Amino acid sequence: MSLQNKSVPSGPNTPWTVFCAAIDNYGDIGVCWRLARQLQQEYGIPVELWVDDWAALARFFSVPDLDTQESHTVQGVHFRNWRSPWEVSAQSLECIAASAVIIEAFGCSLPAVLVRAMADSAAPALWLNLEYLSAEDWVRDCHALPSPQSIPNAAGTAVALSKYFFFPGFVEGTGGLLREADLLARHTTLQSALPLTRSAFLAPYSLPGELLGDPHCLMLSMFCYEGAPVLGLLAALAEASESSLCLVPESRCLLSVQAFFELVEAPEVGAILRRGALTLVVLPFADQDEYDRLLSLCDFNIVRGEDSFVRAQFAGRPMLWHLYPQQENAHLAKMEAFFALYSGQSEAETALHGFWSRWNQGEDCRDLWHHLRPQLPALQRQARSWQQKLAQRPDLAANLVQFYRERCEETAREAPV
Ligand code: TRH
Repeated sequence: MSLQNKSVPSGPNTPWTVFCAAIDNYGDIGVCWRLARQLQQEYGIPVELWVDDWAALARFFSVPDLDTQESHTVQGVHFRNWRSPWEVSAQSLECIAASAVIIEAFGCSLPAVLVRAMADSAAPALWLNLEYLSAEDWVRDCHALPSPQSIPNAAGTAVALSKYFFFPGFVEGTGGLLREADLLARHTTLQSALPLTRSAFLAPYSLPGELLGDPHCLMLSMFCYEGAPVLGLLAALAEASESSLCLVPESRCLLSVQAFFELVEAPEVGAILRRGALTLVVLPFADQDEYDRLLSLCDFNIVRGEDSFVRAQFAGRPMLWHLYPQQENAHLAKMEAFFALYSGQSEAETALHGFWSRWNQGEDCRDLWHHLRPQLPALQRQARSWQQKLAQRPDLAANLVQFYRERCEETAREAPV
């Protein structure tokens, strides 16, 4: 499918620069990479993406010794190794400072030398802090607000620069969600050709024929944090009357899988484990498009953090969101805020809410699964309607480009004639 090229005002050659520090896990890099790729492919914007953790980056690309390299270009996105201390030539520094936009992802703090160079630049970049995703009400109030900064330039004079807070979100008045132009069409293509697409996906694994041919077999994906009550869920799946196939991408929750199947070591990629009605397969950590395919083909997805959570919503399948645990259970308030938007109060939705609450408090969900399982057809309809609702809104990349355009127009209006 060809993607539309929607050029931006200052010309497609003005690069955007993104800085990303990987705090933990893969979400920070995953979001920045997805955004950079979309800006490049759909808007023709050259993007340079500085990432500080190339071992984590290597998870996304199968390139030998990636973590020893200084730069790497994938699908037009130019990755740069953000080492500490950050050393770039004076000329590069000047160019970066004059990017069209500089995105400081998730409050990662730009290198001080770059901020000073922005203060020195005749045409400094638009400075954005791309924030974490939350459905809480305050997000709408804070989205797009400027934070005035006073930065000393090389001559020691304080220069006023604004840093804008850009909040992704689910509702109008927020920055929206990452959604490539062809994403929903990709899901429709995969889902309308079921069960063939599912068989093709599973073909590399030598699964028992009776399972593949079983129309009642429930297919789930599970990508969650350690500490999740995985044992109870697996027990429920094993003792159920209908079969299930649980696909688990390589991640730390394999330790729970190891415990459930009483293995000496965590199972390796490709392992097929069976107990009762449950078959579990360990998948490799796939590239992002392949992971979307998995989400599209499953009847129920367990996702986590931020990016896989958003992808599961666009896949239009019922899901369980495992939130990144925060101090004083702040993540539970986030969960409630999202659930209030996502769902109503039907019997099925109430069952789902109970399941999410218990799971996110690390409590056993064995019985709740048996209650939830018959509700999946209703939850499938609800997930589809949420997907369609989200699809009506402008996506995050479109909102960023629009925000940039508006700031350009504002600057042009304010410039002396
Ligand atoms: O890895 P995460 O737990 O990241 C989290 C969140 O971003 C959270 O907001 C942040 O505070 C915390 O890290 C520090 O979960 P997330 O966000 O789903 O990111 C996983 C990425 O990995 C996402 O881009 C999808 C991608 N992925 C693949 O590309 N292939 C795979 O096989 C799997 C399982 C995931």
